[in-house]
Amino acid sequence: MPTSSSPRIQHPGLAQKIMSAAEAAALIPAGANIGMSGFTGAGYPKQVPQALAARIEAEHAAGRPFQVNVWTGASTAPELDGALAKVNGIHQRLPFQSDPICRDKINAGEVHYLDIHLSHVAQHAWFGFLGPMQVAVVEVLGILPDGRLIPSAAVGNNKTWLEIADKVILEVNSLPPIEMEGMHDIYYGTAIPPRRQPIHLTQATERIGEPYLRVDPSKVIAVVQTHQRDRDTAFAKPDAVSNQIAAHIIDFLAHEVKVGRLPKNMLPLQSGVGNVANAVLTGLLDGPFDELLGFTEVLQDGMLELIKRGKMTAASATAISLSSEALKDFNEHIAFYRDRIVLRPQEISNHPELVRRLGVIAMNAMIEADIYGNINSTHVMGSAMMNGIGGSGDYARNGYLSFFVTPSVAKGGKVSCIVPMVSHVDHTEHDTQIIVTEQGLADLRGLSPRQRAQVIIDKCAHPDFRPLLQDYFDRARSKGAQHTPHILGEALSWHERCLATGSMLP
Ligand code: 0RQ
Repeated sequence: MPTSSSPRIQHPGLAQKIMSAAEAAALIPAGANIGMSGFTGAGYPKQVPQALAARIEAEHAAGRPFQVNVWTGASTAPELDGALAKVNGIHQRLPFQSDPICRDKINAGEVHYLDIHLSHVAQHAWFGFLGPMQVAVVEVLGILPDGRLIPSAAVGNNKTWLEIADKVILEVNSLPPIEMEGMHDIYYGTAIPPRRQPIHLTQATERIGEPYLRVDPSKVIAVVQTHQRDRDTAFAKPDAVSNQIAAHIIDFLAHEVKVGRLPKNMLPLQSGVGNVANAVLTGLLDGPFDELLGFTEVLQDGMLELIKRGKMTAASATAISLSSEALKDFNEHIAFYRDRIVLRPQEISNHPELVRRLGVIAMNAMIEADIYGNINSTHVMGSAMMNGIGGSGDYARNGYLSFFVTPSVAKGGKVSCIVPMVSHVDHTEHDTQIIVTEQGLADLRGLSPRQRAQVIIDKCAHPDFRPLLQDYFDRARSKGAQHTPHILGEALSWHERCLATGSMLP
């Protein structure tokens, strides 16, 4: 029976499908592939996943197996990944997640995790590579009289999930301001090969689609009303290390402008997640650049501040993920931001064709780099998953400039983030151009592997580890093939030592 309707649900047929989260969760079959909304803690369904977790817990208590496969845009929040992982409800998870409980289950071998480039997910689903999708659970901000949907703070893969799912459950969240209507740009021109056509976007914040998501109302089996804010994505204040990294990048960009390799307002900026990425954007507030543009996946506090202060003209993203403080400002000045922010499906925000065409400047954090410039963004000591590759590969390989940043050491100085050989490769030496730590910036453009190694050791390594890296490199150069000199039996010995003693130091 429908419970009371709200002004946000204007389609009479869909208003008839209003029910509780528990009733909606009861419609999800065991073993289902579920496409959930959500991207870096924004726009995820808040009630149905928790109700599903409660149901799974009850089924397990009764001795009945019950798990589902969870596909999203990117990371969500404790109400989704945390709740489902806690009750052992997730069999397979894709494509990016950062929940600590889910991470533990992945690393215990209890969840099958598919770490896919974020731009690839929608097309892999369309190609049929991932199998059929039984249910989509998508948060929206409202339903129009004709059934079109006002997207929420994250578009992610919602367009695709709504298209390919057999059944759809909508969560209509009445908390975010309805004035976000009009901010989104949903492109319906994608097709699969050989019918694929060029995407006609030639400026970062150009609109090429429509403001609403489409859904076939006959597929909608439930509408659940919620009134809850997204996760608080709080940031630590930039510390000395992240400020130094930011300063190196800003100096470098200013130099590139000076020598004419970048226009004065640069090229559209992509910024990864985390405190360092946020510090770089904060550093740009005082940098010598104006009329910046953003072409990124997640719009965080740092970019919002650039827009607010008029340093950035406008930005394109797939999600807005803010701290409480920034969210308050966003909500209070929604009309201002609506004119300056475009939210798109992630297959467009991260599309290699567009990243290459626009000449995006990519800045992403990493776990470790090796002396030749291979990057590990995802694995601790070769085997333990941290979060996932996310969109870093979409931008790194195709950007005009690609930065990878990290403090030079982790774990209180016991772990060097510059190592002889990375313990897992996400971005190869062919994809990386500039590596930055608080120690300095290594510009690898136009350098051979041996030249790269010397620059990375000199500029990026921490002084505690620099002589050890130099010694490794010198000995590797004394015999064997000399294109990418290595001592294979020793290349991963730093990681082995760390696993055995907790430190990479001898
Ligand atoms: O662990 O919290 O347990 O101490 O890794 O490290 O320095 O706080 O850095 O929050 O910026 O995250 C790469 C994980 C960096 C992130 C990564 C440990 C360190 C700490 C976090 P503790 P920091 P950040 C756009 C682009 C991949 C996806 C991506 C990430 C924890 O940026 O997930 O780029 N990137 N997406 O102690 C062992 C090392 C370590 C290490 C750090 N060398 N060895 N542990 N840590 N270096 C967004 C999306 O795609 C959605």
